[in-house]
Amino acid sequence: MYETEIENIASKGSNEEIYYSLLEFTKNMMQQKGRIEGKKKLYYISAEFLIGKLLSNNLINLGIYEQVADALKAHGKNISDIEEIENEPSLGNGGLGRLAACFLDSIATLGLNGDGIGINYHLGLFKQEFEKNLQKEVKNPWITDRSWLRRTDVGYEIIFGELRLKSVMYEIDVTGYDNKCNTLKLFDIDTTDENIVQEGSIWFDKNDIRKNLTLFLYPDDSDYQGQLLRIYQQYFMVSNAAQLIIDEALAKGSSLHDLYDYAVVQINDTHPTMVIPELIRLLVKRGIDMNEAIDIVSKMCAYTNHTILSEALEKWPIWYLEKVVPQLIPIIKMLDVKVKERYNNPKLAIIDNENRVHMAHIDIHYGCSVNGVAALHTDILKASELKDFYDIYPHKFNNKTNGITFRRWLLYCNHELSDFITSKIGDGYKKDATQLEKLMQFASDSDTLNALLDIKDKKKKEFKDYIFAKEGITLDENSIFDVQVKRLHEYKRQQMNALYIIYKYLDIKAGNKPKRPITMIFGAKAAPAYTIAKDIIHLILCLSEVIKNDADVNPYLKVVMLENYNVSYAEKVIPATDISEQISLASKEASGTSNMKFMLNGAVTLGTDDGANVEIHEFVGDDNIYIFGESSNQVIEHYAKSDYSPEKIYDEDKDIAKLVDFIISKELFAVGNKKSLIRLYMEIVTKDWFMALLDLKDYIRVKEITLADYEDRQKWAGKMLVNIAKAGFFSSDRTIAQYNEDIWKL
Ligand code: 26Q
Repeated sequence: MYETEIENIASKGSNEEIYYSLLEFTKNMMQQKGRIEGKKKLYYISAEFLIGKLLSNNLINLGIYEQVADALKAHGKNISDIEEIENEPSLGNGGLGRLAACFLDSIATLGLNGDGIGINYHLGLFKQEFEKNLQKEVKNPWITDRSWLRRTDVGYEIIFGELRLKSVMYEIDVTGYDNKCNTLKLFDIDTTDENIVQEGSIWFDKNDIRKNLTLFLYPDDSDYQGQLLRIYQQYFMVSNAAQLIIDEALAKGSSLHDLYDYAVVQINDTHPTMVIPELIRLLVKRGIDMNEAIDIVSKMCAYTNHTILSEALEKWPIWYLEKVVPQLIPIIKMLDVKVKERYNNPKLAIIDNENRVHMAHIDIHYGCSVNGVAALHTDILKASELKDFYDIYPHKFNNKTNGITFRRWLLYCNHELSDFITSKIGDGYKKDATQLEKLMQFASDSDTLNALLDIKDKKKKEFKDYIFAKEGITLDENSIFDVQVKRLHEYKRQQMNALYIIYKYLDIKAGNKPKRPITMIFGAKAAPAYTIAKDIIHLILCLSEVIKNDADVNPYLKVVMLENYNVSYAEKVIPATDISEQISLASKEASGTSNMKFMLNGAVTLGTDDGANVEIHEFVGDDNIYIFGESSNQVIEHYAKSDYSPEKIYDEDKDIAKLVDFIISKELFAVGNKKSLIRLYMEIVTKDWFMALLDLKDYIRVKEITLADYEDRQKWAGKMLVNIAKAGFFSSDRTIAQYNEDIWKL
């Protein structure tokens, strides 16, 4: 029935005209689809929603992607060129934000009544540029006159002490796969002024909240004003959320005494924690007794923890909160007093003896659920990080291993693979991902294995063309694509991968030529104030240049750092990947989700037994994953005993010292910044907080085995097949079904 309309659109002149017509057409279709409804609603509150471009995703979920692509083709147009017109919103830092976006897709797909609530950052996260082998941050506007955003009449008064602001709610429809719609609600203020940000930078005056409140997503909060601004944003988000929740429940007939029958709130990390005292405040204001208000709110809020790095667990000095949200202080103090009356354990306190407010502690005492994001992560929370809480509230703790939406991360980004899977096992797996397991019957079928290799080759060629058009970089599609893409953080150990590259470089220089060229691909943004992370990016870019200019080595080794890695880049590089690098220091990566995307696209993991790698390992078995390094228990013991010394390793192991020394070699100084390279060298030799040197030798050993195994193409294809077949568990549809069954009960 849409044939004529689609045909009309496809016959338009420019790509731009086609894109904007498709945008309007798709928005209308989603409006017509209707809303998912129900008495009780989930509010998934998150400071980040890394949604990526939406056109193709929405067309797929509406079931008309093929039709549109074919109509365009008939007019000599390619849908991927049309997509280029769409700006990618960068409303997230990485894993946590992308997870929230996958969850919205699955919530709608399962027909659950649930909306996302967040902030409409005008400039999102910064855009990354490389200049002189260094990261430079520039502003990244994404909102245009016509976009997926729909302005609504809904808005609230938000009170920051003396300052009162009027919010406005925008909506983006979220269509389920073959299902109706929910919405992502993003709050904003009309006075935000993008022009206060300097061109070509991210600098601006942090004092004027009216103008800067919804400008940026903060990648870090290293200065005092940045921290205050982050609290302004958090309260802005949750005060809007709390008012909306109460309004919507009242409209459906709630007496507010039964608010928990109308609403459940999932708190995505501690960033939205102030929703708890804010809801209590609003209920009391409407005449509900304080104790009852606490009880109501405690029944309806659930908290997800995404990290065990203590520096990332939010603790704000109470006077920050006094300055920004004075109206919450009496409530937070009272919540703290109640805890102290009940438990004589300072580790459980909300306000510690340095007068800092521990946000996670509010969530755990005054919420009904605490979950980690992978089995190992939840076990560590129970056994160590949050042990004192687990002892008093064992019933609140539960695990929800992360997942990814297969619509975006298979059907869209790799339709060659998904079509092939359909040809083998039918398309039941699109709605029930566990059916991928049926592929196991072809585990030793050579036609199937060859087809998988062919698809991988095709995606590598496609990526080669893409990166050439985008960045002018040439790749050899016959080389092994070894990929590490994720935020730059020392615990993720991109520096260890860089030390492997140095090993390989020196080994080739010594005459040991690899059987097949290797392409090492990185993509990562570093927080602007995270100096060592930026030094690591610098090292990788310098290595890339040294190797490129060395005729002895460049036929065999190439290092590429993708500029401004984002969701769109991920969609291109993941299907093209042979080896998926998941090399975090065991115990530190809560879950990881790119590991799942790679696996689903037939890459083989090289990683530590950390986060969800542990579960991937269990599913695929020892033969289909490459695991190295010390276990999480061993690592935790090193921390407990403080017995890890990088100096000792450096002094005693000449092989390792040689690799580390190369960071300050004349070769690298010739292309790099001496100060940065020396700082990184010193950091690794004297601190190495995330123990890169501990696992380096084992990493090199296992990586060499992985590269050698790649040469038995049939055997390697068998590993690819097992990874794809066993990926079903990692569908976010499964994760969301579990959240609903155990926590939300919609
Ligand atoms: C906190 C305070 C002040 C400023 C910034 C922050 C902040 C911002 C972002 C703290 C943490 C984040 C993001 C964390 C994150 O992305 N964690 C990842 O979450 C994924 C989804 O659960 C996991 O798969 C990853 O293992 C985890 O690192």
